[in-house]
Amino acid sequence: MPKTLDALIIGAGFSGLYQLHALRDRLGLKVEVLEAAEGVGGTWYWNRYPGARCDSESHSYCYAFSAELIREWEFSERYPEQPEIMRYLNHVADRFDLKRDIRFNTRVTGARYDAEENLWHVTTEAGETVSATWLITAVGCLSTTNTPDMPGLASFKGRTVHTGEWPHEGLEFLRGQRVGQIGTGSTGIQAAPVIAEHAAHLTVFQRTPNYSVPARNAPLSEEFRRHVRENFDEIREVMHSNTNGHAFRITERSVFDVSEAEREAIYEAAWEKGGLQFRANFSDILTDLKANQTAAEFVKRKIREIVKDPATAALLSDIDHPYAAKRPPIDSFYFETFNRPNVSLVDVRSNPIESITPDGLRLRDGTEHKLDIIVFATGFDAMTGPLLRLNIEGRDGIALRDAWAAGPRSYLGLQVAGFPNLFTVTGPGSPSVLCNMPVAIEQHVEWITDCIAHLRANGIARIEPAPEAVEDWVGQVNAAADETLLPQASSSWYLGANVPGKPRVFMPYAGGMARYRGICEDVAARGYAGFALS
Ligand code: N01
Repeated sequence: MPKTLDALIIGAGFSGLYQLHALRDRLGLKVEVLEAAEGVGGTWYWNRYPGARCDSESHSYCYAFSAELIREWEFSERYPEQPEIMRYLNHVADRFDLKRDIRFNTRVTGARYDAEENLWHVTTEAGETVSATWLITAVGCLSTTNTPDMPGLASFKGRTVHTGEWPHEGLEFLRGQRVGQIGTGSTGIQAAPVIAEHAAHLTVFQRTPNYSVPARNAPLSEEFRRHVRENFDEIREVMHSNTNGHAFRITERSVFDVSEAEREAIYEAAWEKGGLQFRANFSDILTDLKANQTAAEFVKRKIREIVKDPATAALLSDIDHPYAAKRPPIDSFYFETFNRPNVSLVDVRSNPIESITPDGLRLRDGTEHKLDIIVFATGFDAMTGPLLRLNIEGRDGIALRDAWAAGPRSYLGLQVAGFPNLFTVTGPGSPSVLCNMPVAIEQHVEWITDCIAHLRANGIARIEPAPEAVEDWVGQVNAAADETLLPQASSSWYLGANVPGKPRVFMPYAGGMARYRGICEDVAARGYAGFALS
């Protein structure tokens, strides 16, 4: 007899841990979490690559739901490093006694909705079935790695590793090796400086040059930590009232409200300060191409100043998209790394990688690069990948993969028509990756929890979005994106453009977290308007 629960959660990262706590400890439901890894952490469990560090600042990259938790935990640096985030999430799991309801080493391979029983039947790799009324995916947005299917990959005699599946053995295996790194997104930009310190030689293969602003990471002073402890309510208020969930405000001033000299001084100060707030210094950087060009030109000029070899500097700064239209990285000495004698840059936009060979890789013009290790910093099948690989089947056997064949369609990024009682934490169509993730996650978890409480209190067995509500929301997601420069980065994973064959649809909701929160609250207040309840 398969086990039947009130709720089943897939994934034990930031989302799954809080969702378990909320449903079990607030609503008193019978809940279990299934987790593929052998520990908690989600994305941070897998992403142990060199230099892995969050680029949200640590005082905002945490749960805000528990005053005690905020008081008792302190991060040590401005940006938390991967091992410290893992310690934090383990602390949360232990503090709220969550691990007893998490089954580790349990990968979900299928989920099927049975309309007669009104139950989800979830199957695992080990062949087990668990059934539940409510199914909540907490699988993250960037948890399905994307390794390009390059000819000859299997013939490589050395070692290949994807940054999102970095081995637990650390970095020592890089020592003295000739390392090739493919990819210069946020991950590659964090990894290259650290790989360069370990490897005999690092060759970075760059397809799309990228902007980056210094992170300026540093240990947190006792004074700052006290400030956070004593003013967290105010900090939370800032995070909840702005578009991106970070603990800094975006100014209302336009790029063109100031003189050129003032603008230069503002950018210079922001560069010195470092971090993602570089784009918060003007209100129109992401909406007006001319405004954006001022930021773009500033960063390109910085790259050319830092990188000593003019040919390398030219390749790194030959950026084809508006600043921050792709997810803007922040770095610790990325551009400086190209001044090291053991680092070289290869342009694979004009001269693509043709194949992997037993000894390295070959470019289209026949140039061979001999390598011992290839690091794929090639990103993820973002947002939809983690959901589609669960093989979810809704009412009448409809597969999510088919329902989303032309791109994801959801209502508020929370539910999909035809898939009753399935909730997707930070699903496509919600702000998710355009927001500081813990803020987006908490809002979703709390909304889902309140929704389930409401349904139970009113004897409602099923919730599912009306097709017209989905249609309308998809329109709003597209319209919100079109108000920004974000769709103009043609190689962006926001658009699915990094995975060959993936439909090109702008996936996250770009209307801002604060606006989105208001919409969700309004929908709930109107008796879950747009959802069919039965
Ligand atoms: O992945 P990406 P990522 N041949 O997709 C290149 C979050 N994150 O792992 O742009 C050659 O951004 C690809 O080139 P192109 C953050 O949200 C957060 O770096 O497709 N190159 C690109 O350069 C981030 O945005 C943090 O032309 C190929 C790179 O690989 C997201 O994760 C840290 C290729 C992939 O860049 C994803 O970042 C790190 C090919 N066949 C990441 N295929 C923190 O918060 C792909 N590329 C700290």
